[in-house]
Amino acid sequence: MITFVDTVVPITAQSTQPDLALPVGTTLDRFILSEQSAFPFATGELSQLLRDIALASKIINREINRAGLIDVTGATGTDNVQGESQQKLDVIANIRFIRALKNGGEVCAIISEEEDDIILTGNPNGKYVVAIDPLDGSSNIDVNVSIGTIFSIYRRVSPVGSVPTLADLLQGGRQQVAAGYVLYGSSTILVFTTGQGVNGFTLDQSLGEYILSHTDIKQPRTGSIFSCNEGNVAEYPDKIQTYLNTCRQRRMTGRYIGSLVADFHRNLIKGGIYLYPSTRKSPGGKLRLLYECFPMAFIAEQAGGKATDGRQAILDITPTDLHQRLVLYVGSPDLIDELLTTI
Ligand code: FBP
Repeated sequence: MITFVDTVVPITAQSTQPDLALPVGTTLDRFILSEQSAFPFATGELSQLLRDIALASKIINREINRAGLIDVTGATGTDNVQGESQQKLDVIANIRFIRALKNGGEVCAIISEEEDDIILTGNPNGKYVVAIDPLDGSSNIDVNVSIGTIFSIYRRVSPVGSVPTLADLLQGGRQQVAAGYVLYGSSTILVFTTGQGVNGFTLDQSLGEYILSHTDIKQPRTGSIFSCNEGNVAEYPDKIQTYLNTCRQRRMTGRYIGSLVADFHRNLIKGGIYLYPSTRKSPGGKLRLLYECFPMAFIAEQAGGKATDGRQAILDITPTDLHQRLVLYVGSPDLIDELLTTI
């Protein structure tokens, strides 16, 4: 006769040993559902869209974690529309997110860093459009340094059922209905806003669930970290060089990972300022407005931070091109104000 070892602790013992069944916390799904009532146009489509992005990010997370074991490191030998050499993981991430957004049915059009033109998803009744940087920090992929995904979501402006247009993608930053990023770092975290504050969800790899870990994130008003590529300093405008000198004189700490998502996240939590000024190579700035600057600016402002190109708030800019580049200064409000008084 086979006997089963009863590993279940008898009920009476459970009351005396509560940590045997600690609650796992609030899952992303449960959070989205509970917040759905606060969403404008809450018909569940935006909720499903956020779930689709979360699912694709879990698959990318798996590929990244196994990168050294499977053939996903290195370049593909092709360049993207930006003239940058495409890494294999750039292409894989691009395919995975586009597939998830197409299959979800909520999205009618996508603009991706890895694609020249608008991607029509074949969902003419989709109410949303998405701008996405499938894999941010490409230069760090092969060296096991934190990388990310950045996304921005809008309601379309063209009639539902019609063929999406350029106008659907070239909306102002304040038209975003949601924006977020996934940081594939020492842990994987999804941070997003729908205009009701900023929350972060850490991926519990054992459950495959995003669990609420950072509630109502507020960026510290100031901080002691400045983040820029010091290798380019000689090319920065004089006033930016002056500002960076004051940062050094104040013994602020220079921290630069070279992945916008990772540098932004650190400064969001600890306080700090990220700067990508104009350089000889990128006189208009390097970072892309639709799928890097707008989403990070929306999150920053929702967390009490600020984002500017030195002349105006990033979110007040009207885009003119799908892959438009921009100068970006983003971070703690007092540090941005100080920068603006200097430049
Ligand atoms: P992609 O990797 O998606 O092209 O993003 C641009 C980026 O890598 C940012 O993540 C990062 O902050 C910046 O460029 C680094 O640029 P540089 O190597 O010139 O400092």
